[in-house]
Amino acid sequence: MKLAVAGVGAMGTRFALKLKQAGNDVTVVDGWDERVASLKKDGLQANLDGKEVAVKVPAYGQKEVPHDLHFDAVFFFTKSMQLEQMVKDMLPVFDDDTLAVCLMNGIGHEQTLEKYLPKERVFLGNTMWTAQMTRPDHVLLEDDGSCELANVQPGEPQHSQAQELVKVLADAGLKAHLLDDPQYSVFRKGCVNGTLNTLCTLLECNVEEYGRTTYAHEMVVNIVKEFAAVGATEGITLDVDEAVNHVEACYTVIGAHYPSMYQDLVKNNRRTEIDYINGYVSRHGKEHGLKTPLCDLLTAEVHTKEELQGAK
Ligand code: NAD
Ligand code: AOT
Repeated sequence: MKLAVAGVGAMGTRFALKLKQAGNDVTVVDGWDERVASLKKDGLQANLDGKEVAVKVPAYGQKEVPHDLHFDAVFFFTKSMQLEQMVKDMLPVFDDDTLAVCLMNGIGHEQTLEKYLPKERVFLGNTMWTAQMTRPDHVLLEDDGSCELANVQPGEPQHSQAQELVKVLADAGLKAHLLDDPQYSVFRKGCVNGTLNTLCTLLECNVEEYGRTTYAHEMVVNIVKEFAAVGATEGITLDVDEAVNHVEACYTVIGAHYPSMYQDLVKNNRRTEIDYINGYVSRHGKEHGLKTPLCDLLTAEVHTKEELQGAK
């Protein structure tokens, strides 16, 4: 398949590398000048499961993508606040049959994509892989993981296209699964990020260290309940016990992982995706007259930490 990965930081690199190694025709696009320069010079460089790899692929800065390129699918892997600009910059290469796939963390990306692209061509889900940029020219890819997606618009040919995308990802070793309900999956992953990303960032610990603390379970349950209450206003019936188990399974499966929000704020002094995670629940809770005191406080605390550190 002819694929583009738009946003090739940590996770975009994992997907671009694996898809290319499986024989797909992969082009990468990024908005960070230093990253683009390294991609053009040395390709995708990573430590993949303990082995150093370097794979050459066509690379473009997001303002210089030639308009005559054609892709079967574009995978978006920016940070949430970069998505809208990336979609706008990629629009010229979207033909009538190009599919848009978003497996990023954060709630509300479907609306961003649908501002520019027809719903029939939007595919949504999430990934449980991990990834970390060690330098502008290098990414660390360890741990086991998976990903899942579905067509946003029900029916054919979207369902078959989702199956085809899942096959391409699965054939590349990315352990992909087809979902019934993409919005459910986005909220369920939101529970993971709204607990572990946010708390590990504020408390400056990894997932396993957080999981061993006395109040871990109580905090996770109460945060997940707020996600479930806001999800319910959007027709999503989150199973709270199952979502809590899903979060707590991470303590062992990816215990050594420092979530991407930690990598952003603690390691790299970058602004975080909090407004698309707990911040989404806090804003939408207010709109529906729901009380979400934990998400309100966590959002304010992460923004306060960003402000105190002068995060960019
Ligand atoms: P990332 O920050 O590594 O990359 C996103 C963009 O930011 C890229 O364009 C990258 O070039 C740029 N960037 C990275 N470091 C930068 C710096 N220091 N200065 C300027 N620009 C920089 O993001 P990611 O971790 O790949 O995340 C992409 C999406 O995947 C997010 O929604 C994230 O939440 C999600 N996700 C990440 C992980 C993970 O383990 N990293 C796991 C699951 C989901
Ligand atoms: C993650 N990590 O989503 C969580 O770092 O943002 C992140 C993230 C659970 C399972 C795998 C990865």
